[in-house]
Amino acid sequence: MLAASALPRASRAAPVSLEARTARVQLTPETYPATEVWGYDGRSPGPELRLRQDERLQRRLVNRLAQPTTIHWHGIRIANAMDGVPGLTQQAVPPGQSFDYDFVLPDAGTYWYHAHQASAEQVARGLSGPLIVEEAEAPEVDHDLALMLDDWRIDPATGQIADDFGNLHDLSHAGRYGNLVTTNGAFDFARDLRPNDRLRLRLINAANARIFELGLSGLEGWVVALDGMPLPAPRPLTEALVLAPAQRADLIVDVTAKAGETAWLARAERDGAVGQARFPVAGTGTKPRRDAPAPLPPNPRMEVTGLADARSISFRMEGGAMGRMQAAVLDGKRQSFRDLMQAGQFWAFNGVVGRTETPLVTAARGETLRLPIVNDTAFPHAMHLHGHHFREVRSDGTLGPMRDTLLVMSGETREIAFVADNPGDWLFHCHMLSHAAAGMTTWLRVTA
Ligand SMILES: [Cu+2]
Repeated sequence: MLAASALPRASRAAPVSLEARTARVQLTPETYPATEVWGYDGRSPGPELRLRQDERLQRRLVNRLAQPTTIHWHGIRIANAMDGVPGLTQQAVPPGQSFDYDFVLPDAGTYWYHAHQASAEQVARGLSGPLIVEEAEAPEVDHDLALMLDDWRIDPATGQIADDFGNLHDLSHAGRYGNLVTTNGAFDFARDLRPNDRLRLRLINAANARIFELGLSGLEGWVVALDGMPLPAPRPLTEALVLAPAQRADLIVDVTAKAGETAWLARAERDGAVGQARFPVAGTGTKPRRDAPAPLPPNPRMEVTGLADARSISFRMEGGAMGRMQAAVLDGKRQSFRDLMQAGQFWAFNGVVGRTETPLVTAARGETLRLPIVNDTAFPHAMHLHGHHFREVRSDGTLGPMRDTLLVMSGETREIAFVADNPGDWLFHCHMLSHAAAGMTTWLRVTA
């Protein structure tokens, strides 16, 4: 018998690669030609990466694109060097070269990965995929489905992705909205179900700017996790579920439609609800209706402690079309809004445009920070913090669910708090990617 020690160690083998490259996919109805996208392993969404909690993810990003790229592992409380932010945690990977991502997954839940170099273009072209981290003891369901919702801007004349990534209207208004909404890359996503089936739907908003308002028909559901993190109790889904760019929601859903009927995940549009995912119901249910689901097992480090004497960092979002910003600092120099517009920059945090040499704040490891976020703009913004999850401190003092991305509507002030327990340099930015490119990006440092 061969001794185990004679075998090559698994960790020495070359990691499995994840290739960023162009591919042609049929996003649109077949009356249009296939669309060239930028995908992982020739697909968009990229392959579903599914691992267990506390496992190690190892992937070699191989860049077969014509421009540099990186991968950000959205929502993972990751080691800083693996966070995939060019110029902050690594150098962008040039065409033809590779980078080995290797990190532990501390939290179960629904996450995603996407390009973080020129992301307003690279994500819009398709560079994203689902990252699922399974609990040691997962709830019993008949189907566990990750559904990536995306929004593409297709030129109807060619069926190809519109390449107006520097569109000034997108940069200064609500961001890049598309004209083709997909689920897992299909405009007509469908999955056959049986009566009484129980599903776990892992919804991921991969769009550049679109805010989804989702509802169920022929299905009864509960929200059990947001941005990967379990809720203390499942929340019945009785009103629209709002999913901002980069946000995720895990639902447990039971089929209530009868055989021969169609159940739907639907989204609200201006002129009514439209189908987002279709579930034809057929056959005989093998099971009776189940009881309401139990909560998911909690992840570690979900408490935000030390609020009473936490440092509070003022945080004001300004700028954009129809805003009040007169001037802001760009490249160390105070500039008029008109000059900022000339530079394609429209937004500021605390009067400063874009990422600078100095962080917004330097926190001591383990320090609790509070950030009251003031949205003094005419648009909603989905603020994403890297490397940490936070909780909202509501006006009545109670704490909201643990999230990594918070939607802040125009005119709102929403306070978040978190324990800065992950050392490194972490981006804090709007996930409307045109906004991030046009000024809404800053960062903070957590000392070792
Ligand atoms: Cu924004």
